[in-house]
Amino acid sequence: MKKKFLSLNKQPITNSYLNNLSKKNVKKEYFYNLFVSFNTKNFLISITKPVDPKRQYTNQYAHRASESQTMRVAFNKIYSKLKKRFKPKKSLEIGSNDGVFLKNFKKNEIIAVEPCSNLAQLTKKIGYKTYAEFWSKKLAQKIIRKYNSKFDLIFSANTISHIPNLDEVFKAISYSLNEDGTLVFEDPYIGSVIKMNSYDQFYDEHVHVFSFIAIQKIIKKYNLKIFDVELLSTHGGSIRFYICKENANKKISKRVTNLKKREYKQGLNNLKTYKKFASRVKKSKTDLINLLKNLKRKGKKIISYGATYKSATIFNYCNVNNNLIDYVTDTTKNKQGKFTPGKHLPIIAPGKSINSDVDYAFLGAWNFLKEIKKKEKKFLKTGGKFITHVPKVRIISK
Ligand code: JHZ
Repeated sequence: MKKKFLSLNKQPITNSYLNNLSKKNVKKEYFYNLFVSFNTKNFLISITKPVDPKRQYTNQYAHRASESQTMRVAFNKIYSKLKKRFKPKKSLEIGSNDGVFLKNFKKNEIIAVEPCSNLAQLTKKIGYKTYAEFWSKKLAQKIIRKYNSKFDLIFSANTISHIPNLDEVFKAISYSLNEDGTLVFEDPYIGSVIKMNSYDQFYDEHVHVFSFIAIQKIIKKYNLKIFDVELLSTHGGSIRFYICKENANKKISKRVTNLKKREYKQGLNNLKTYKKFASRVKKSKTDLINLLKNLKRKGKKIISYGATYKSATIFNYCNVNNNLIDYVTDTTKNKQGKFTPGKHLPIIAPGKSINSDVDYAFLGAWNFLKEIKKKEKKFLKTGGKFITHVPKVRIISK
């Protein structure tokens, strides 16, 4: 059923930023083979052999969803939208990270689940009930027993795609929803990955990259159905599902049938589509290496903007190291002073704007291009340029 179509070579755990480059630290770095497969039965795109989640979601988890203005605004917007549409009394968030969504609620309105204990600590500290555990049916039973109540709304952003066992996920959700409750979740969208050639959406944490047609098939088993869906621009193209119990009295939106048609038209049900994508990925790699090498030959200084998890895939797949890129800047305090996984590029705090001796900045956080351009007007004005690989390898000069 699972057909491999893409190999992205040996990859590290993306969250494993190194504190220093001591022999011991470098030696214990964990690598795995990143293969991506298409399931011919349910159309799901997944990493062929996912990494053990215990290696990934530790008490050293680095990503902070609040770091970008774009995401702070997006989470505030979705909160207001859900509140207005569903008027939930009791809500649950799966994967609450640093509380960027949670904080919009009153403390007695929502319960959070976040397996990274350093993150769970952040939201506990400000008074939100947070379970520092992996989402499972067992945990769902424990929470419901304790609060004696199921949920009107379950929300999850950039989390469900991170969980290898989707059967367990939806079994637990189906158990936890009130009869007329709603599950809303969003994750990167495979339709956008194919369109944008954004192969960096594949890394250890993105175990699955969803399509509508895959999720529709998977949730059926658990008496759940999709009643609405939205395509979003966040993270370079995401999909937001609105799901309820099979028997719930909810009108199915036209968007559901439209997207289904569109996905069949795009060939998201067809291995051929993914094989073609895989050859475009190979070309993207050659183009990027050639561009970086040419610029270096001309004596240009190149840095990278945003020590993203996505860029770990690019740097390790394309073998981009310190000979090509001097350093990476990132606003996240607990990434600064560390080194990127696998290729060991130093991460530093950005200044007010990109240093004037920099000629090119590769966009590790290409998904925030608009926000970055706004911040880095001076860099662009004084002749600085960005490099990106989406939708194809190119230079951005204004
Ligand atoms: P960003 C992470 O992936 C991991 P990453 C995770 N698996 C996931 O799914 C997504 O998030 C949602 C920095 N930055 O959001 C901040 C600047 O330095 O693209 C972040 O470290 N300056 C949970 O890492 C990084 O870039 C800026 O101006 O691929 C962005 O990371 C801006 C805007 C960001 O996700």
